[in-house]
Amino acid sequence: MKNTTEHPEGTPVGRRVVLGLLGLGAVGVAAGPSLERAQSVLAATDPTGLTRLLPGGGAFRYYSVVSSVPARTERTYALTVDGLVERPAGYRLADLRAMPQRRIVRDVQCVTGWRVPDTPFEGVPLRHLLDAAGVRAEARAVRFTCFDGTYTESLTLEQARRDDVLVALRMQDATISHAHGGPVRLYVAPMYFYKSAKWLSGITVTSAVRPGYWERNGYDVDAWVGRSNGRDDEPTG
Ligand SMILES: Nc1nc2c(c(=O)[nH]1)N[C@H]1C(S)=C(S)[C@@H](COP(=O)(O)O)O[C@H]1N2
Ligand SMILES: [Mo]
Repeated sequence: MKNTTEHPEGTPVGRRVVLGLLGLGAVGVAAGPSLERAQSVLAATDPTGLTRLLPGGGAFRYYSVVSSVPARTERTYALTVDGLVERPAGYRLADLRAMPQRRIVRDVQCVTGWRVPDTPFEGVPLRHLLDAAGVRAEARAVRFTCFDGTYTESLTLEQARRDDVLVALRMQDATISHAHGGPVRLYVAPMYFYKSAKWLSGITVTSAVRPGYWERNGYDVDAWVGRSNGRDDEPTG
């Protein structure tokens, strides 16, 4: 499949993105300064990060396939690990924070083309949670579910055990905001950002890969940056 200009990811937030850009224009005119200054003003006043969608790139875009996601807190958040494991488990945020952490700094790359350079993520290597649960011999894959109630993702067991795949608790050296999928999101560093499921609430070990939300809509299940989704000819970096 070759790159297309229209992309289903944009559809659910299209109207809000337009409103965000209109809002930006208004601020730019009112304040009169450079675009950069308008951007920093907005970044300071916009808790969702939605209005940071600016021409020129370098900023995150907010994606959700549902219109709103209820927040989960220290008290209400739980992550379950189940499926083909010896010891199913449920973890609170404090449990996850007490586990070994790893920090990775890479470019974030959405399959639609935007990129955010050198973004730190920090969290528990997924492999640690899989080892703690005791993956059974017949297991081949991992399925991820989210407390937005809709989004799903998947990895092969081999991919899930890579050391650059995290159950992330921090992003950009801060706790992960609600808009970015906090308190816990998956982070799959070597793949397009759609693999990094936000609002992560379930990890289920399975006997085969079950394609995730966007993958059922035509995206590659193996989403290696620069080597999938019709990008195989393009230079990476
Ligand atoms: N639960 C959930 N996770 C998700 C998505 C989503 O819509 N819902 N979108 C994916 C896509 S396509 C991208 S590019 C990133 C966007 O992350 P951000 O909103 O923090 O920029 O989240 C990924 N994870
Ligand atoms: Mo994306």
